[in-house]
Amino acid sequence: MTAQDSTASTAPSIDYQFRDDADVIAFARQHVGARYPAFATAEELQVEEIGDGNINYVYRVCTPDRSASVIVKQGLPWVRIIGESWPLSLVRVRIEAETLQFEADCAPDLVPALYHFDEARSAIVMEDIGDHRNLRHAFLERASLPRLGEQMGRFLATTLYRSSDLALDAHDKKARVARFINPDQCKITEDLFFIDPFCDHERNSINPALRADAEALWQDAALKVEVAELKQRFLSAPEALLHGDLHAGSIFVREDSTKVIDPEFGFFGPAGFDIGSWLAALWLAACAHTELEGEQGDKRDYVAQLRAQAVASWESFAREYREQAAHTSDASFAAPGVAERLLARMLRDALGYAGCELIRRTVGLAHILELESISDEATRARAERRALALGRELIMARESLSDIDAIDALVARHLA
Ligand code: SR1
Ligand code: MG
Repeated sequence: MTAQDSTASTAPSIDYQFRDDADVIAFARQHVGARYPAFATAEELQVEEIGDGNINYVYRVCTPDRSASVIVKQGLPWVRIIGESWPLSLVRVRIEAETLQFEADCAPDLVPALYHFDEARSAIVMEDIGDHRNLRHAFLERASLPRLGEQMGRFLATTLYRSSDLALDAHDKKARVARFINPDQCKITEDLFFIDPFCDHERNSINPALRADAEALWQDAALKVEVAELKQRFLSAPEALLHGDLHAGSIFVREDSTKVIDPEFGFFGPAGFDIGSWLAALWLAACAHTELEGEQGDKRDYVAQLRAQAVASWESFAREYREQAAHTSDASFAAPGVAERLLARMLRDALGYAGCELIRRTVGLAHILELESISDEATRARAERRALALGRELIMARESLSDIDAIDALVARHLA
């Protein structure tokens, strides 16, 4: 069973865990009654568990007519889909709340509003963005999302710039790095991104029709050296406060609007990690669409749209980043040419991390709905093979790639 299609665990409750629906409702009523008078006065509120993520429990609490609703998210000290055998520190819930608030300060239109964080119950209450749908489903339906690339570029540019040394006072930056130390979440990424896919690990989930390709990957010594270098930077380059898990499942969309959720993997790391994770989300969906059902012409058009979103994301990111960097008050970073140097570094890193994400979503533990929706194993293997080959080339060639159009041409070659 892959991580994305697992069901809730049967782990026993602990003292602060919500006991039942009434408990969730009372919690929501207590913390947003002032904001939503309907919550304070309505005799009956309704609750439904809506979480389909791997790690936490997520509930929607609403009035019977659904005119007012909020989301309550609770973390327990283990991974939801695995249970107590995979313990997980609760520091992630505070970090999620604080990262969400930071992101809201940077780009309030691109995240749900944080209403309340309760440390004792490891729970967050936030805005319900139920008029948006998960980007994975939008991708599957080949939704046209004309503003997605521009909006994601802006999200990345504002969060990554405003948490960097170009924007923050030296002492403030270091205090923040310390406050966002998130070892258990980082260890998940260190293992699932950089180790498991490159060896015969028991956590891996591999399409039998792709087995030979996975085995070839495990023998690829040159690739492992590059992946180790990317991991080393992930571990030791506190450039900016990352979202840390920027895949399509962490994004909700309407045609005109984008909302990024779930920053529980937040920590200070290399800025290219978030950028690369996002680019890989688009390229993974494109790989899936080469083999998903549909008219050839429609599929080709959608693959081209996804590629164009990646180009638009980078262009939007680079434009916004340059604009902000022009106002840095740090004398070193204000020197002509520095912003361009940093952008080039971020792009190279992004390609490397995108490559790792393409590979780990294909042969690692946590797969993606877009690829898993291809039911025939041999057909799915053709799409997965594209993801592996694209991922490998991005990692191996990243130092020589500096132009987004050349990168797009490389991607197009793998998707042809
Ligand atoms: C056990 S957690 C598996 C994956 O789900 C999260 O969303 C992260 O992407 C993690 O790698
Ligand atoms: Mg998540």
